[in-house]
Amino acid sequence: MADFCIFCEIVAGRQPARLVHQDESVTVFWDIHPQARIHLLVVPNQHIRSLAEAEESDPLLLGRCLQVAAKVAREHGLDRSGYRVVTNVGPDAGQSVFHLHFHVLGGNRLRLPLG
Ligand code: IU
Repeated sequence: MADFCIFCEIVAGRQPARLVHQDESVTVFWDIHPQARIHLLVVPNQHIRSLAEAEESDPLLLGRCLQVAAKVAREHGLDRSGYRVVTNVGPDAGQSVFHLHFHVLGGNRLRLPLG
């Protein structure tokens, strides 16, 4: 049996989440520990551990994730004042859920530097 993945469970509707978008390839929901006034997670429905493992897989899917990130950002009014899209890869970046996701953060002034 495949390892348990919380984001696969959310995509499948077996774990609750505040969904804001779902289509045949991508799901978006609110982060449970928001780091900004608006903090959404854009997740491919297919299980991919991180961006590092996506490079060989489906470039259309990665493009679709970013397209949906821009769409949900716009729908939450973030295109007016700006927002950030981030993906963490591996331990140095603090990746804690090993199912590829893009954080969409905005709604307030975001801090820098990222590193
Ligand atoms: P990271 O880039 O892997 O560190 O981000 C994982 C995010 O997933 C983090 O911001 C968590 O708050 C968020 N999250 C969630 O929204 N729902 C969950 O059930 C779990 C983590 I576990």
